Amino acid sequence: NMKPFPKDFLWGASTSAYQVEGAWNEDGKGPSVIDMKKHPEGTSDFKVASDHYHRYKEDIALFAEMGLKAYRFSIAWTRIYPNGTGEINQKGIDFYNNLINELLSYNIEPIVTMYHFDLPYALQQKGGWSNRETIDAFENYARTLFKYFGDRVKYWLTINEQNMMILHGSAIGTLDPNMKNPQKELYQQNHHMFLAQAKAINLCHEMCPNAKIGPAPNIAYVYPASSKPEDILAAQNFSSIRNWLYLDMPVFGRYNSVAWSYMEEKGCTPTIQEGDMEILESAKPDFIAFNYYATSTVAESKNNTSDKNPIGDQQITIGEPGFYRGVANPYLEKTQFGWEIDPIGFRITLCELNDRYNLPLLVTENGLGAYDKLEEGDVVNDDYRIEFLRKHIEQARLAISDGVNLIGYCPWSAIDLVSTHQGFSKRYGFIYVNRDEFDLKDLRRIKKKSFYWYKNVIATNGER
Ligand code: BGP
Repeated sequence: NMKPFPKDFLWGASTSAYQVEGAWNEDGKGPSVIDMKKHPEGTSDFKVASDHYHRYKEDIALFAEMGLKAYRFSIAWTRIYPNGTGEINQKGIDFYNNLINELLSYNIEPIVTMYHFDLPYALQQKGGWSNRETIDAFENYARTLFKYFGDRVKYWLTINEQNMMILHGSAIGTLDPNMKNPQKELYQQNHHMFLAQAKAINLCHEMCPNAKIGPAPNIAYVYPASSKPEDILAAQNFSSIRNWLYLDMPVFGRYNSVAWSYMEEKGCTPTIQEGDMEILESAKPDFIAFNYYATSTVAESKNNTSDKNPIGDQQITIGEPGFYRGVANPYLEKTQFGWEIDPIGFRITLCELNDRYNLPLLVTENGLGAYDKLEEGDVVNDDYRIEFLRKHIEQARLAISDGVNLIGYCPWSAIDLVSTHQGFSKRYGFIYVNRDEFDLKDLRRIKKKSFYWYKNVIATNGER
């Protein structure tokens, strides 16, 4: 009973501004928290990245050659407002105008993330998301985006992976490590981001009635390590604070009870001002975008502090003593970087999201980070990436056959870029960028084997 992919399915690919653009301080761009962050030793910074800022025409021509129907990218807040708020930087507006027009000239649908980790540093210095003024700054930024680009952009994403910013706050640079009670601070920031998101959703509906807008968390179905009730309870707990918290709020306008009681237990419930809940309840997203890399597996935790340790470098599962602890899933293979690979988990996640929220779903990230090798004759044989994506697309199709309303699939990443945590050697792209971690070489673009493969997938609407 296999159904085909819908006729107007958005076959796409993704990037984010700070990971691909470079030109970190050009044409009036202000610094973001990412620009000011200390980089792990041995990994590249984000100053030049893939130099997409200067080469976007060439890159978009390649995306068009691949047949992309959609391209998901983010706007750097600091190109539009170098200080987060105040004067608009016209050159930033120009850049994204040109980018959007270039995409549209090839009939590629722009899918725009408003904020992908790169908070303006000027706002961070005033307390970042702990300060309610950042909500106003975001609303003002959103108004500017809708005003300048809302006539052409139909798909907007509010905040990329808000849940990862909360669960891994210090890693992403939004959290000041000197805070007195970081956990409490994080959940206060979380509340403020929810408000900022709600305001952006309402503003979008007001200013661009033909556009659609949704959140973009990282969602991973959580498996219990066994059928032991304590493990199942742990999985339910973790899923409530890792996944559902970030969708129950935009969709239903409420904190789910498990997440709230978790925050109570940890002494980190946010302060809610009068009127906040009304704003949160008033904003309804049009679709749910989400990033999927792999599922998580957890077991019960008996207040053992070592339960905090993440498993391997599967960045996702940091345990909470007394609540849950991450474990490796013995049934899953891993990538070269230790991330579990779970295509069936993708189908499970899609079905769960569809039935919980009953909204169209858009996959905004999914992909394989690997050490690619440029071989003689400018060839990159990334069969492992093809294999990974093929299996996930197959499961997406099964989910559609199950009745899931999936409107698009944008793998990470359209082109090689700097990984958030692991530099340039961890590549995800369909297009190889000729540079090393520190040696920028000529930055030339080379189509990988997966480029030709994905082109064929799109041309046959997922039949091949
Ligand atoms: C997501 C982010 C992306 C991207 C991706 C891969 O969390 O939204 O920005 O970086 O993960 O992660 P990494 O680069 O750490 O391999």
